[in-house]
Amino acid sequence: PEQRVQWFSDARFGMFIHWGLYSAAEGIWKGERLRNGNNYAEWIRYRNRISKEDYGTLANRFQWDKINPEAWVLLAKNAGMKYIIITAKHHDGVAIWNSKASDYNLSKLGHTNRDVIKELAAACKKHGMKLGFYYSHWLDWEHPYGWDHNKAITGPVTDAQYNQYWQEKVMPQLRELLTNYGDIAVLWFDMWLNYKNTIVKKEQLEQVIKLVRALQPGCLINSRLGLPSDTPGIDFETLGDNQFGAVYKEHPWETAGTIAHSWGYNALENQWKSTSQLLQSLIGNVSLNGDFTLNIGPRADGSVPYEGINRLNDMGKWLKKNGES
Ligand code: FUL
Repeated sequence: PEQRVQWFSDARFGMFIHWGLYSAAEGIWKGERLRNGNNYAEWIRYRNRISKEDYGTLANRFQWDKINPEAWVLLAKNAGMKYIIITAKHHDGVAIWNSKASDYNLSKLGHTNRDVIKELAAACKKHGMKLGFYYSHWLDWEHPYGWDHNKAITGPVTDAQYNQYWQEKVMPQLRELLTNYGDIAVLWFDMWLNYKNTIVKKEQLEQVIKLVRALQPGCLINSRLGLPSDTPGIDFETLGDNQFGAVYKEHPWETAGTIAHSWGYNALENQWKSTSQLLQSLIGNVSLNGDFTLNIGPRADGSVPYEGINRLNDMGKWLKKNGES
């Protein structure tokens, strides 16, 4: 395992990309802004209680003639980032690739034969960038037996039903992601509490680890799978959102952080962090043996807000000047 994770410790700096149907909502639904809560634009379906049908219509707003995943890779490279992790499926349950296991995917909903994950994988290969996938395993607001931790939009679900969701959506989709897109560097899971405190079973999580190891032995798994970071099979620790390190840790760890407040694109975003603050976060983590996975939220036409581009370019300049390639 230590060998498997070495590249991640060497990399130190990576790009997170939050991009999905929510990007097209831009943090506004029918003239109403995002309702209060965590104020994350990628949570709009849940916060604003949007029906599944209405939410699906956001797929019509994607501008396929403009979307160019290679531009994301070049932006990351220029910033000095060594890996990219993209939201293959966020909590809304939408697969952004052409998934065979679920029709609830961006290609089908958007009536296009484009597959963004395929294009991004090709671009990453071309430019020597490692690629990983964020996959929301625990929460899924679309599947009838998926989970919504406050049961605000999905009803109550039994253990047997939840297992049905797991076996017919989670496992087949992970298999697709690990089979059809070449080498996958990371599977980034997202459950911010121990499995014991929610519906997920330990066996289900172990099933995931087994699948990953069988299909891609080199692929890393983060601690938000829901198991403690010292569990065999967990390769690195992910701290809480925007939580930075305070002490040196022997084991590999990271902060996943935002460049503003929201992860998904929000047209009303007004909390951009400064470049020097972002650089301090990076340097601080590196000094404590950690990584920084810094997020951008492109729009539904694939474009990245200039505030984000500027900051990433400035970070890249600083890194170049200070001896990093
Ligand atoms: C959180 C999620 O709820 C956010 O939407 C975001 O994806 C962040 C990286 O993880 O737990």
